[in-house]
Amino acid sequence: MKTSHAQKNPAAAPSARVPMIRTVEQHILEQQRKFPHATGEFSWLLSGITLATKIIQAQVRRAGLLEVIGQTGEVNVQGEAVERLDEIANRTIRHCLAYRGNVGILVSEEDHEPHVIEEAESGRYIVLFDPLDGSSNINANVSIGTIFSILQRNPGLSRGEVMAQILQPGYQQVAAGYVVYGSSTVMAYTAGSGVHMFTLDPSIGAYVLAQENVQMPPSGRIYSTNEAYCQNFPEGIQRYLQWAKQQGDYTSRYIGSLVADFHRTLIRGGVFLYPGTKQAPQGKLRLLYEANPLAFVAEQAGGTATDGKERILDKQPKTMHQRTPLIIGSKEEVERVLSF
Ligand code: FBP
Repeated sequence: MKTSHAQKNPAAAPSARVPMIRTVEQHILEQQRKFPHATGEFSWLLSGITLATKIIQAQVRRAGLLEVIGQTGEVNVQGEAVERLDEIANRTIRHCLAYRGNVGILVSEEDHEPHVIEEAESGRYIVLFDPLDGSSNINANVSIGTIFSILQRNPGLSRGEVMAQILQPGYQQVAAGYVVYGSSTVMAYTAGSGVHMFTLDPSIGAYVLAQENVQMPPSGRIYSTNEAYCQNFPEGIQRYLQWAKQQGDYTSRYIGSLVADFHRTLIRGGVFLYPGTKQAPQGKLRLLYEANPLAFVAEQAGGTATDGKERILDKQPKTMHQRTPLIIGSKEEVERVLSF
C-alpha cells in the first residue's frame, strides 16, 4: 500500500497546516520596511495601542458582569457625565503608552490638560485619543470604540511649547485609526499608505489582518445623522436630507456612536453628517480626537471629510478641545451634500 505524502509528513496534512495569519504588529513592520529610515519605534508605539484596546475590549465584553457599567459621578472637560468604562479606557491607554519611551505627549478627550511624559527617551510622538467614543451607549450594549491620532513632535518648537506641538493641522498626522467594540472587535488604521483592517481573534488574542487597502465605495445611498436636530441644521443640509428622502432609494442609518457610524460608512459608503446647529454652530464632535483621525482614514480610503466649508485635515486647530461640524463619507455623496 502506497504511503501518502500526508502519512510521510503529518505536518503537511491539511488539518495540521497552521493558517498563515498576519497580525497587525507584523503588518506594521512590513509597512515600515517600505520606509528606509524606519526605526521600529512606530510599530512599538502602535503595539501599545493594540495592547490597550485588547484590555479595554475585555472590559467592554464583560461590562454587564463587572462593576463597570454606570457613571463615576464626575463631569469631564466636555461637560459630559463620565462613564466608569470611559475612565478605565482612559487610564488603560495612558498606562500602555506612557512607558513606551517614544511618546512625549498624551492628549485625551477626557482630560483637561495634556500629559507630558518627561521621562520619555525620544518622546518623538504625540498621541491624541478618544478613549471610548459613543460611551453614552454603553449600558444599551451598542457598539462603542476608541479613536487615535498620532503626530510627530515638531523639532522646530521647544519641548516647552506643548500646546503648539499639539495644535498641528490634521494633514500632519503620521497615523490614525480606531477600534470598534462591536459584534467583533475590529481595528482599522492608516500610516499614510492605505487603510488596513484587522479583526481581534479572541482564541489567540491577536489582531489578524482581515483586509488591506480598504476602499470606501465612491457613492452610497445611505445618510447618517441625528435627524431630531434637523430643524436647526444649515439650510443646505436640510435641503439635501429632503432631496434624499424624495429619491425613494435612500436609507437612513444612525447608531449614535461616531466610530460605529463611520465604520459602516467606510465599508458600505454613504455620508455621515454631524453639522453645526443654530445653538451649536461648531457642532459636537472634537476636531483633534474624532474628526482629524477619521478624516485621515476616510481620505486614505478614497473618501472625503469636510466641515461644510473647509477640508477637515486643513483646519488649523486653535484649542485642544475645539469642536467642528463634520460631513464625512463617500466622495460623490459628500460632494452631493455640499451642492445643496
Ligand atoms: P463621545 O462619546 O466620545 O463623547 O462622542 C460623542 C458621540 O457619542 C459620538 O460618538 C456620536 O456620533 C455623537 O456623540 C452622538 O451625539 P447625539 O446624541 O447628539 O446624536
